[in-house]
Amino acid sequence: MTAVMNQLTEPEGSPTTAYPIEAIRAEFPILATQVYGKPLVYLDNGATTHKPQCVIDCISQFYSKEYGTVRRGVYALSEGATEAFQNTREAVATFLNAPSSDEIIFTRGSTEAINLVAHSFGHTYLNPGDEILISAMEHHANIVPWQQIAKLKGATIKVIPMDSNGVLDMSAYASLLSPKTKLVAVNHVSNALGTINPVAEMIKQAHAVGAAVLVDGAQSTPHITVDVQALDADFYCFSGHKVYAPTGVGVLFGKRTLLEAMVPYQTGGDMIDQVSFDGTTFTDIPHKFEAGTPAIAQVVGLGEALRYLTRIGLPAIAQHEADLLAYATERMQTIDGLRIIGTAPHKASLISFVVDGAHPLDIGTLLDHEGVAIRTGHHCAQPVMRHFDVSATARVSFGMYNTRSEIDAFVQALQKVLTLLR
Ligand code: C6P
Repeated sequence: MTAVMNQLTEPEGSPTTAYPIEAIRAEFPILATQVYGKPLVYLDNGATTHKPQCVIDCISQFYSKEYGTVRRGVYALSEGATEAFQNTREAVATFLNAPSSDEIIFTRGSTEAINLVAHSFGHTYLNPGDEILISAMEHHANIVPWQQIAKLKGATIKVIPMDSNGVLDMSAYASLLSPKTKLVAVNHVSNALGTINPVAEMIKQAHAVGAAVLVDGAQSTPHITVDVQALDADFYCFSGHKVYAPTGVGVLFGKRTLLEAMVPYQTGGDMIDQVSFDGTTFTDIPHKFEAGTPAIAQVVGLGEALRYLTRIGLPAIAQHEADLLAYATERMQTIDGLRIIGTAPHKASLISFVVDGAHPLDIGTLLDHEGVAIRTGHHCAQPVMRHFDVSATARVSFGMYNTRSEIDAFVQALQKVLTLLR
C-alpha cells in the first residue's frame, strides 16, 4: 500500500456541507492510502476506527518526552505521566457525564469491562435461582461472560427476544423482568444490526424490579452522546479503539455504591491497601479494579481522541452519519437481490446485508481488490445470524470521516463484484 492523496470528496449539494469533512479527512493520514492502486474506502469502523494525527502525535510526544510509570514514582516523569493519566479519567467522566472520575475504570476494552462486571457483580450479588437478562442481539462479549458466571453461581439466563426488523420486544422484556432479575445486560447499539436500543426505558423498568443494568456502549459511543446520569445506567462500557483512540484501552463506568461493594476482578499491584501473608485489604475505587501497570500511553491517547471528538462535536458527527446511513440505505436498496439485515427505525450508521447468489466472504474479498474494506462473517453475534437464518452477513459501518462519494465508490464496486460472482 502506498500513501498518496485520496481524491474522494463530497459531491456538491450534500446536506452536510457545513460539516468540516475535508478538514476531518485531512486529520486521518491513513485515509490517503491506496489499496491495490485504488483509493482506500474504509467502511469497517464498527470493527475499529482509524486514528487522527493529533492522537498519533500525542502518543509519539508522550513516548518521546513524557513517558513514565503511573502512581508509583516520586520523580518528575512519573508524576507527569500520572497527571496525564488522571486527566484522561476526568475527560472520560466528562464524555459520559459521570458524577465522578472515581467511577471510571480503565480496562483493555469493552470485553474486559463486561468480564469485570460479570465476575465482580456476579460474585458479590448473584445467588442460585437469580436471573440475568440479556438481549437476542448481543455480541458474544455480552453473552459468554454471563453464561460463565451463571454456571458458577447457579443463576439462569433469560433472553429478550427481537422481531424480524431487529427491534427488541419490549412487552416480552416487561414480562421477563421480575424480582428474580438481578442484572440486565444490553447493548446500546447492535454491532450486527445497527439497532439503537431504548436503553433509558429498559433501565427504568429494570430498576422498578430492583435489577442493575449494564449497557454495552461499544457501538454507541462513536456515534451518540451518552449521559450515564440521564440514562441512570448502573454500568456503561466502551472500547477506546472504536472512538478513534488506540487499542488496548477501554472504559467501565460503574455507580460508586455498586463498585465499592463489589469484590475485585484481578488482583496484584496497585489495587491493594495492606498486604501481609495473613491477608490483604484493597484500596478504593477506581484503583481497586485496576491491578498491575495499566496501558499508560493508550490511556493518554484516549484522552486526546475524546478531546478531538468533542471539538468536532458528537451531535454534528451523528448528523453527518445519519445522512450517510440514509444515503447508503437508499443506494443499496436499488441492488437486485440485496437484503438488509436489521431494519429498525432507529439505527446507527451501520448496514448488514446479504445478496442472493453471492457469499458475504466472497463479496468482502473482491471488494478489497477495489479498495473497499468491509467486514464479513458472523460479527461475533452468532445468535443474530441464527435469528435471521443466515450464516454470515457483509457489513458496512460508517465513521466521522466517511463521505457520500465513498458510498458511491462502494456501491459501484459492489455492483462490479456481484457481476463477477453471479
Ligand atoms: N465488535 C465488530 O463488530 P472489544 O473487542 O472488547 O473492543 O469490543 C467487543 C464488543 C463488544 N460489544 C459490541 C457491541 C461490539 O461490537 C464489540 C466489538 C467488533 O466488528 C468486533 S467483533
